Amino acid sequence: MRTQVCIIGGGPSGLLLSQILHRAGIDTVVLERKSRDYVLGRIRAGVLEWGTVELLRSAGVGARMDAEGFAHDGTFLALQNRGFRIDFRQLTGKQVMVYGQTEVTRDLYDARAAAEGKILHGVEGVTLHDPDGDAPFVSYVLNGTEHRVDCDYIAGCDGFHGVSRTSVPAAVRKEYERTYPFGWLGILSQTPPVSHELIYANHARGFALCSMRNRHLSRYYIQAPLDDPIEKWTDDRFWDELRRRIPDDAAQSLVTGPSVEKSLAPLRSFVAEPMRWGRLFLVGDAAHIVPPTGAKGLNLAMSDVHYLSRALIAYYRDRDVGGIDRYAATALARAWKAIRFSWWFTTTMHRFPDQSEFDQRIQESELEYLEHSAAAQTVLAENYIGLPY
Ligand code: FAS
Ligand code: PHB
Repeated sequence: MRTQVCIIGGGPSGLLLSQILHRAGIDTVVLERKSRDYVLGRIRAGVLEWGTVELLRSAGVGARMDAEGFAHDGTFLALQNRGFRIDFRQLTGKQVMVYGQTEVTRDLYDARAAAEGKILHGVEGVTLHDPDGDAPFVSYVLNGTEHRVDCDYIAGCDGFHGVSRTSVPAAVRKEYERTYPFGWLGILSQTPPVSHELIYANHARGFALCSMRNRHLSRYYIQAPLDDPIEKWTDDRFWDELRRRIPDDAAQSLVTGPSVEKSLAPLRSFVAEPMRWGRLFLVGDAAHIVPPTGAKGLNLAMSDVHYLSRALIAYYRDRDVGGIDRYAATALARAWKAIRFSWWFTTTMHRFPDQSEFDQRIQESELEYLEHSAAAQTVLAENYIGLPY
């Protein structure tokens, strides 16, 4: 088989890249190791930056998001059960959209199917060949038969555990990492959200987040030890711990119910440079990971797709290689600013096991400064709604 761009990974970044290139008349093949249902069964991000909203609309996949998503003007932060609000719209003129990654991915799958896009599921043994040469190709096994895709370019959209990043030689690749000594225990419950906007809570017992998917589906997280078996977290224990950490008024009005999904996710900050090696481009989680505190993971994947799709379209239309040559530096510049914000927000909102009383007072003064300073709130707001592309 031959294509112009071979895309490894059928998550949000691979699907959006395929959709945008298709609309520009560029041929792609998407190789995904899991089934469509498996990909859609993963519960992940919930907040879209406005740049992501506009990108999805321009790619022709924004209709259901506009109909079912919730545009939020602000968010609540809380310190020791007392909350205050940050008004993004008043401070930056922008909003965020609450619309789950699962729905974004579903909309993308539906759009690719409507256009008869080539998405192969259940592929195994994906291997990149000569990504830094002039004639790269990708081999894979499907239903026991080996196949080969010859292509002009390879987009590594295969996430943190994919094969693309490690196809960049170790001697060339530089990795930066910070791991956090706790995880996020998240549940999905068919209950009305406790608040019309999100609540990020700093508490002596640990961090908590109140989010949502729609008026009848809520998403909650609490900071939890990574070595705590998830089986020990009954629904009742989760709800009790959440109540202790969120603002008092929210704790009193919280509607609880059985969890329909429960997962414990580790937190890390990670970047691999370069994001380009010859004719291979790394995109999204294949190149960088952020703790979900700042709601940046999915949104960074989307801005990478924006930069790479624009570069490839310029190449195929005008043989202009400027965007391709600038891709890695441009994507990394935006990624590092989001990684900084996500690290800052994580260190400000979570309780660290080795935290001293001095650290505790610094966190409290940071949040008190945020509560009373428009300048501090503007810095948080412009990073949260998403820095410009
Ligand atoms: P993805 O990991 O989504 O997709 C990669 C795809 O490649 C997958 O479908 C995988 O099956 C496939 N693949 C992997 N290896 C392959 C191979 N060898 N061959 C073929 N296919 C292969 N972000 C937020 O903003 N907010 C959150 O709350 C949030 N919560 C998260 C919770 C968890 C548990 C995780 C893991 C991530 C979370 N994220 C969150 C980040 C997440 O949303 C990612 O940023 C987003 O999925 C990135 O999209 P992709 O880059 O497409 O990678
Ligand atoms: C979510 O709704 O899953 C969510 C929202 C905001 C975050 C992280 C996760 O910062």
